[in-house]
Amino acid sequence: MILGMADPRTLTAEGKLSEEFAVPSHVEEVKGQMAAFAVQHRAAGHRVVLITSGGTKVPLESRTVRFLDNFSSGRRGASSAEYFLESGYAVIFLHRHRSLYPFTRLYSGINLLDSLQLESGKGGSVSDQVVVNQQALPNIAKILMRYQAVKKAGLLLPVEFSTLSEYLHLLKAAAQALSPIGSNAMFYLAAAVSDFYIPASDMPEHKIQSSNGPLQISMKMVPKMLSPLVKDWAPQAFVISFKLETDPSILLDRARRALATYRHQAVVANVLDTRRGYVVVVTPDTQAELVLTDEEASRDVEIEDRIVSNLTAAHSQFITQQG
Ligand code: 9Z3
Repeated sequence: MILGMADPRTLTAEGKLSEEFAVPSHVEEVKGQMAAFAVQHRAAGHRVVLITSGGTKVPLESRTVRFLDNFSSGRRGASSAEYFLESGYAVIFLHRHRSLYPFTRLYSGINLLDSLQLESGKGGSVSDQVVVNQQALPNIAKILMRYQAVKKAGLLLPVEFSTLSEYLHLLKAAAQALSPIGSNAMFYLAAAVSDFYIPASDMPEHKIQSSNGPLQISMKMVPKMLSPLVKDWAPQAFVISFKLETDPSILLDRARRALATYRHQAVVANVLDTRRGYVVVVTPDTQAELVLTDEEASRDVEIEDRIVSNLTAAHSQFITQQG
């Protein structure tokens, strides 16, 4: 061990974060914005939810050509943000750059240029005035009204991440920024976060060469941030993590194990293939299955509506119990 450097085997999760993950240059500035947002909205009587959304990116080279990505479209986080806003929460939306975004997600499959038309000018000539083809953008007036009301009231604070390092440092900053509002803060950790990474010291600088033959990589375990978040950074907050599995037979056991390890308030457990229609909200003493019927799914009812109703009610109860 080099003198002055901590032994990575004995470091806490927080110690590993500061030793092994580069701090993004804008973290303090963003932390200040999040703290001001929390205090201002709490003073106005709102609760504040920090939603994480999208997958993290783990570089394999310092000058990154290749990276390991976690699957997540960001739909769960983006649609949940809309339901939290509807329930009167102010929302900090910590999301992966270019993943789905509240309100605009509803038009993500649409080619913008196909939804616009040039207006006819005098005598049938084409003018440079552009009009919207509302049929190409379902419910656009209603959605635009909701989006503009949220924007005007300043109820949505977007913060972006791409890499795992950015995500981890911004999550810590968010937790510390929300700590002053105590139990009025909720953490809704829907982002798909890598369990593995390559420390900067083990990473090749340049693009890995295929001429060197098949690639073998060894990755380290990412420190679990839920532990310091619950214990140290925001100890009074209402904290929800998500558990994603592909094997349904281990899902509930893993969710309960996470609750027992981190001692937070709830785990939303889901299986990749069925996540749009079935989740289980697991707490230390309850287990609620939330299910969409085929008929509900055909009417575009979203399971996030149910998840958010369940959790906002549990949050109210939590605040009352905290006194
Ligand atoms: C989830 O389980 C989310 O529900 C999904 C949402 C990522 C499946 P989409 O963004 O999908 O709507 O496409 N997120 C948590 C995933 C995760 O990485 N959890 C960790 C784990 O399972 C614990 S925090 O070990």
